Amino acid sequence: MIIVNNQMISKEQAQIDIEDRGYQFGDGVYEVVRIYNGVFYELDAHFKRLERSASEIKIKLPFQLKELKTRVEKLVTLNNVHSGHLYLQVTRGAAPRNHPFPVKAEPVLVAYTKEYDHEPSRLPGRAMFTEDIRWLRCDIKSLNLLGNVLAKQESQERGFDEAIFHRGDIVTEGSSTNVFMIKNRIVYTHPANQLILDGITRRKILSLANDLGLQVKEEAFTKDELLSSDEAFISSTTQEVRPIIEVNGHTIGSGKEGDVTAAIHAEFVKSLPVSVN
Ligand code: DCS
Repeated sequence: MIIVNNQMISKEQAQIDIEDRGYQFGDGVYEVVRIYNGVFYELDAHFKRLERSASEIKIKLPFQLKELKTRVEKLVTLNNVHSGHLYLQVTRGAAPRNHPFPVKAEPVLVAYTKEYDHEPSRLPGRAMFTEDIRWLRCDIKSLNLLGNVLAKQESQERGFDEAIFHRGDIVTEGSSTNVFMIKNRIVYTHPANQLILDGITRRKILSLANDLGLQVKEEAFTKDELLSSDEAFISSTTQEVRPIIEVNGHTIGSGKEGDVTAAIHAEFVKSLPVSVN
């Protein structure tokens, strides 16, 4: 089953207008929420970010978050999701194609779940640098993902696991992840401003690192600083905490997952919902 507006229907029954602005303009926002053992991870934080993203592009959410929570929880139960994620998007709605906001359009909500056949890989990965050609509101989780898609595609074609964006010398984030580096046991990541998405996993990691007694600095770092760091990792809802051991062919630190990364990952695993079965 999937959710379309107020309905809970099968995917085959769903109808989306060809003039939905999400389809024609990428005019909408989205979230991806992990489900562990049938339970959402950090759902409230994702909902808050959805509300903020929608408000930044002046979409009024067509539901109360409390009501949405009940419905997505029901969806997970109905679909019997054990380990997977919820994808949720809200577009400005359907109207004859024209750039300005339509007067009459009603926002459209679509939500569906995905069950994983296997857990996403967190094997140490290799990344490449690519110039960050995206717009200057990367803090909004908008459906406009072409810059991210092109970067990820190039990284995949060249045999890398992720593309790491930089604006000039400054490292911003990955094509679908946040980027962290560790130098002298200090954890660094780009500040949560308009140049990056403030990842829910990123925030969790900063808080866990703090709990571990590590020094944390939300400070921008350069490509060279990343290359000469002791450890690096990427984070996201789906990739969790994934070590990066090579960037553009340069080995990072020992070329293996570092101790600080491993400690943060262990703490992250401890924060996951326990089995409800
Ligand atoms: N930066 C970008 C550009 C992202 O797309 C994502 C997540 C993140 C950072 C990490 O944010 P979270 O920790 O909140 O996931 N991208 C989602 C996506 O599009 N698929 O899976 C996760």
